[in-house]
Amino acid sequence: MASRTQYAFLLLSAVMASLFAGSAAGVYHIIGAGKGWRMAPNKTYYADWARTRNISVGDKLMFLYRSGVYNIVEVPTKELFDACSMRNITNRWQNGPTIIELTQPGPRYYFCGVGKHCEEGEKVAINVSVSAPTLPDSDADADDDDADDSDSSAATPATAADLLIYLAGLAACLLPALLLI
Ligand SMILES: [Cu+2]
Repeated sequence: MASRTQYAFLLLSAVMASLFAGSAAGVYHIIGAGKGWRMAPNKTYYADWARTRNISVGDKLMFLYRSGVYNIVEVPTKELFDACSMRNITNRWQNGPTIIELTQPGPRYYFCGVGKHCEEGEKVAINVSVSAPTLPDSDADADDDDADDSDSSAATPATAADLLIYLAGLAACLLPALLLI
């Protein structure tokens, strides 16, 4: 099926671009890998995915999903996360792709606020570790300190590689047949 091939190509492009972006820009983690962010194939799918990842400060989470069909909410506690409770949402995103830059160590809790998707397993908890010691890397880009703080949790494409990753993610999100089957 050609569209599957295209989707695989787009994901591959994103992965390649993230390699080029290199250590300075942090690692991109595509939530759910090839499945993207959608109704989970089973209730532990995203937990299983998260368990295999080493996520640290400076890395970025990339949620690939169809706008209007899925969204992302963030809650501050495990209790709210476990209960799929939207009583106290600290962030909400609804336009895929969403790239979230992780600026603080500690746990983060995300789930989909649509229907019963969270109860069905569309939820992911991650633990952000303190960033690994960075190699002396001379490219003095002053580490994004100039980033606009008005939307601090959503990373805006800052470099050509970031832009490429974003565009690959956008294309992946716009191919409904691929993310929705
Ligand atoms: Cu959902």
